[in-house]
Order: sequence, then structure tokens, then C-alpha cells
Amino acid sequence: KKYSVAIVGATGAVGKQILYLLEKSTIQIDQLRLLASAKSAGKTEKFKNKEIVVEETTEDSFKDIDLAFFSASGTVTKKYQQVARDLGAIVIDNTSAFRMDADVPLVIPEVNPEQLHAHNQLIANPNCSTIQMVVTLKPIAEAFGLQRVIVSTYQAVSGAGLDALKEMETQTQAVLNGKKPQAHILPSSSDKKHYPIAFNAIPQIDLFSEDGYTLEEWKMINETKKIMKIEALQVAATCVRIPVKSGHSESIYLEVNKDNVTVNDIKKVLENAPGVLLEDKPSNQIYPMAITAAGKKEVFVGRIRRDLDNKKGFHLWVVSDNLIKGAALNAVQIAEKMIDMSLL
Ligand code: A2P
Ligand code: 11C
Repeated sequence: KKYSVAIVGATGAVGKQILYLLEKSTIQIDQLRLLASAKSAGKTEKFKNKEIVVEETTEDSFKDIDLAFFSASGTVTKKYQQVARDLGAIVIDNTSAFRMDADVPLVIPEVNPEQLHAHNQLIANPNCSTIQMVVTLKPIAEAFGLQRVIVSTYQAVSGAGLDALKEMETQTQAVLNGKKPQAHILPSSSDKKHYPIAFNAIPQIDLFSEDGYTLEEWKMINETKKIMKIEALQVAATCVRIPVKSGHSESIYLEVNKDNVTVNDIKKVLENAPGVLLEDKPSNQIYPMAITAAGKKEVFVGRIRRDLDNKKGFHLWVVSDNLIKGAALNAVQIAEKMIDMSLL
């Protein structure tokens, strides 16, 4: 079957990656509509050597569309997803707008593809930091049980969009030229104060909730429990923005349920885990890094060590390209999986 596909937010950091990955996908596309804000109408983007003109997103944009990827903002998803579904499209949403709704599947194809059967034309793509962590945790939980997770993230600026990336570059040049860097976007464009990311580390991603955790931290906590279906799982997160372009890094501490699990047992499980690539040879200085994970599809895991005090505790370093497996690739894989499962 050939599909009519729309990308909402096609000019954005994630939208451009979806376009690139669709070129390489097995999904047969006979019509591709690139949608963005009025500002981008008339610009062109290339798909399979053809120039496609970007259009402003309106309610009419979804006529005859079978599959719509949404990656503009939660507000844009809320505004248009229903009309897209009413017109017959299946919506794969990369924003946080519907992720925690009980009747919306939140899917990582390697982890919980069975949830796709319950789709009601709307499937949510998890947050980038959640995806790479859960791809790693799921095979460990299946083999040894999982009691507790404490994660600290080192997140790339591309997660905050193309404008944030530009801001980091301008700030970096300013600092190198001995000038004061100007900040307008990070840590969150919707918050009151802004701090430079150049030569900095900012322990705030998204807005704060009253309990002192940020919304990005709550996403990691709640989404992990929903996808892994372990309500009793103990999860805590600290999310930090660092001046890296692409590739989120995570220091993960986890506690398994089973006794006598070794580092080698964990390595064996991860070696055979879908979507995971082990890079763990400290004697050779082999470990995952943002610059080597950027542009790649896999979730890279290394630095696997047993905790010094808790025999059921392990430490891992997990890195993946936040725009690829963390966003665009996972969304495209959801569509491919739905085709495999005859759901699309
Ligand atoms: P535009 O480029 O026209 O502003 P990023 O995450 O890189 O900041 O990208 C956000 C994406 O969402 C861009 O493609 C942007 O389009 C799009 N977008 C922003 N506001 C709207 C809107 N009101 N309707 C549709 N798309 C929007
Ligand atoms: C970041 N994780 O790195 C965020 C971006 O809920 O989809 C994605 C936010 C989301 O800033």
C-alpha cells in the first residue's frame, strides 16, 4: 500500500530528521505534505531529490492524509490532532500533550509494540531521555527484575529546538570574543529567567513543578512506569542541559530484584537487546560519547559497574542521538511496526 503522509513541524529539529528517515524507510509514500507555521510557508525541503513546498498548517491540511507525524509543540498537537483523526489519519505525536492519557498508547517498538493494538488513531512517542533509558532498562528488567532507578542526564541543546542551537552558537562565539553572552531561550522559553548554555551546565529542563522536580524529570519518571508497566518501580531523575549539539547522555543507577547478578550477566543481556549497542572496554578507553552517538540509530551503553555497597545495584552510562532514536526514528519505527502489524 502507498501512504499519504504529513509532517507537522517539518522545518523543525525533529521534523527534518523525520523527513530524512522517511527517505530511507520501507514505508511507500505517494504524497508527502510538509507543514509548519505561516512563517515557513513557501520554503522548500528536499525529499528523494524532489523539492516540496512547505505549507502553513490549517484544518484543511489533513484531507486525504493516512499518517500524520506531529512534532511542532503540544499546543499545535492539541489544536489539530482531532481534525486529523476525524479525517481518517493515524497521528503519531512527538509532543508530551497526550503521553500520559490512559487511552493513548505510549510506544517504543522494541519495548511495548503490543500496545499499538489499542490505538485510537493516536499514538504518543515518548520523551527522548525516556526512550534511551527504557530501551536499556527493559531487557534488564525482563531478565533480573527491576526495583529502583536513579538517573542523571546530560542533555543536548538540540532537544530544545533549532533556535536554541543557534543561540548556543552565538553565545559561544560571543564568549570566545570576550563579550557577554545573551540568553533568550534556555533553560525554557516559557520561563521567566534565561541563562547562557555556552560553557555552562543548567540543572533545569522545562518548567518546575511545585515539588522541586522539573517537568522533564516528571516525564522520565511517569513515562518509564507507563511503558514498562511497573507501577511500583522507584524512579528519580535529575535532568541537566549541557553545551552539546546532539546526543543525550545519562548516568543510570539501577537495582535489580534477583540475587547474584553479575556485570557479565548484564552485558550479555544488553548484547542481545534490540536497538542497543554495547561500548564497554575501559581498558581500551571504549565507552559511549555524545560525539560518537550523534547521527546514529542505536542506544549506546557502557561503563557498566557494580555498586560498591549494594550487591543488586549497577551503574551504567547510556548515550543516544536525541533527535534520532529519541524522537524521529522512534516515530518512524512506530509507523513501520503498525504496517507490519496490519494496523496501518
Ligand atoms: P516554523 O519553522 O515555521 O516556525 P523546533 O523544535 O526546531 O523549534 O521546531 C518547531 C517546529 O514547529 C517548526 O517546524 C515550526 O515551524 C513548527 N511550528 C511552530 N509553531 C507552529 C504552528 N503554530 N503551527 C504549525 N507548526 C508550527
Ligand atoms: C529536551 N527532552 O531535551 C526534551 C525535548 O517532551 O518531547 C523533548 C520534550 C518532549 O529538551
